[in-house]
Amino acid sequence: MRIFVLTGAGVSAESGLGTFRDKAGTGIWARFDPMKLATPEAFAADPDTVQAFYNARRRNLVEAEPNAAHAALARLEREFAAHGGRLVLVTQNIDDLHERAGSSDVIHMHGELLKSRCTRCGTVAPERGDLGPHSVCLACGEIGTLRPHVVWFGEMPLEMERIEDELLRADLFVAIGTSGSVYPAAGYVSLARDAGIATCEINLEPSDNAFLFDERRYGPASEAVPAFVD
Ligand code: BV8
Repeated sequence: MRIFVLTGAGVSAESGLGTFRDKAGTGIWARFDPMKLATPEAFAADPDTVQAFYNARRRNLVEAEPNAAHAALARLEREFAAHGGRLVLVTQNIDDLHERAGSSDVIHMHGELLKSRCTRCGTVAPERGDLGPHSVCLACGEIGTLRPHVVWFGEMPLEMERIEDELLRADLFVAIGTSGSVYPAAGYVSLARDAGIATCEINLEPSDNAFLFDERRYGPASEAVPAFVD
């Protein structure tokens, strides 16, 4: 049995990380609008504000802990592997909570907050601190060329070929904690349906494309995901 799981910001919401579309969010989400800041144009126009947005999220993340939803998915991966199955975990999230909960081989299609990328030499390196105009690329020595290694709106998501290949080999497609509002991730449920793959949505409330799912389970991820796994 092969299961393909796609997660979004809702799986990390109970770990204290903001989601994209709940304006009722706390802290950074009140001050920064991700839809205006997660773009290459915003970074070119005002790099300090964009860096501050990601620096604040990086500081938030190092203080955050995985929640029961992350732990349940790591457990499911182990149990599947022990019985000859395979769980492929693709996340839209840029946090490392899946990894910290024990998931291995997580595909981050929108990049990773705890990595930087040099705009001069392209080197991707671990980054837990703040990025800014004084940051130095340890590979090429340039100063001020490091950006967050995340995929902004208008930029190509990562590992798309591998993701679509894994999706089409799955027996079950499960979307967890995503509003289904950003493409190409939001289109994966249609790809699955067209390939005759069973689909399930686990979310706090119906997503934008809830009608496309065969099965729907609602509730906070920290309760709904362990219940699904058990
Ligand atoms: C692309 C990383 C081309 C950065 C993100 C005009 C110009 C250019 C492109 C476009 C355009 N118009 C449209 C597009 C395409 C665009 C797009 O889809 N725009 C939308 C707004 C219409 N997409 C892109 O630009 C993508 N690239 O198109 O390249 C291409 C494409 C295909 C093939 C070739 C070329 C790149 C998009 C990636 C942008 N980067 N993140 C960062 O994190 O700062 S997007 C960001 O928002 C997330 O990564 C995620 O992907 C996306 C959606 O967020 P969700 O994860 O779903 O979170 P959200 O808050 O929306 O929902 C949370 C859900 O959880 C809710 O349903 C809520 O009810 C639920 N929830 C809340 N609490 C809980 C819960 N569930 C359970 N338990 C809880 N406790």
